[in-house]
Amino acid sequence: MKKGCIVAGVLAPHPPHLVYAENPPQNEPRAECGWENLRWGYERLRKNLENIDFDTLVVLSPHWQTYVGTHFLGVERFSSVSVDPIFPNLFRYHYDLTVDVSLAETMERHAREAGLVTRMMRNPDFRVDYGTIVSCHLTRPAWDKPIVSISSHRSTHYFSPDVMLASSLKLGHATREAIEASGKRVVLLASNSLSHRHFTTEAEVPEDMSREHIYHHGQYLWDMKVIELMKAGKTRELVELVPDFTEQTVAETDSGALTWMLSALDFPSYPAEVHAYGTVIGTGNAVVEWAHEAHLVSGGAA
Ligand code: 2X7
Ligand code: FE2
Repeated sequence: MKKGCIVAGVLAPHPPHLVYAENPPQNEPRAECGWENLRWGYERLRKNLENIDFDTLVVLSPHWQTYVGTHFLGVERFSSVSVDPIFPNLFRYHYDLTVDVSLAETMERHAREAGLVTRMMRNPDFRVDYGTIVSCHLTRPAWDKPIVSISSHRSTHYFSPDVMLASSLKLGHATREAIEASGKRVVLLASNSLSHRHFTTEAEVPEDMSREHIYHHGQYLWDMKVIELMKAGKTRELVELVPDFTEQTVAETDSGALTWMLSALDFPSYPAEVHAYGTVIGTGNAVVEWAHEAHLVSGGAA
């Protein structure tokens, strides 16, 4: 069998507001517009992915939170309605998705053999979390590829950001080995926002962009530092900063998603393509692509 590969990695944040603003048929609420900067960034990402042949989207989501180990979706099809618990006014999304169960099982086995506590999620009535759904929808609205969804083992909160760092690095390495063994061509999605200070009073109309900005300059400076490291290909330095970044900005990197992906990509030293940066309810969000296979083929270092 041909060796599998990670064709691209994406920082693919999941504010449901971005789906709401696009008015897809799956989502019940209707919007006038909103968050164009981030949505147009996702459009550019989608255009790039159109030129890449791949089999499966693999996503690690901060909103599938597990306290005993890392879990993997392990049922072929999930269909239900996903309602955002904080924003039911703008996200009531009817999903019907398929899972690449054999790849999920290979990943689970590799992670377990690397010493991580793991579990396959076999409950057909399980409600898939909105982080998984939003990141996958914005990356591939046609839903024509199966997915693998990986839970966020809450080590940051149960233990510490440093424990999360160590286990995410291990999970990333196991993910890469599993993909290579599977023979599949895979796009990885780290489904997390950056700085995470929310606004405290809500506009009457969610898409009122006059309210949409960062609410603390220090949080903005941290986001820019992190993005500069991505652009400069300094991903090992970035990963070392993640525990501090997480503590200082309550960033969604607490989920381990970004660290997992950079470890799976073997710490790219080529520049990432930043498609967009913008805020949603005051949180920092960036859409960033590592065109991994293209850089490996052109002879660049990983
Ligand atoms: O889950 C989220 C998020 N991460 C950022 C912004 C808005 C809503 O939901
Ligand atoms: Fe979130």
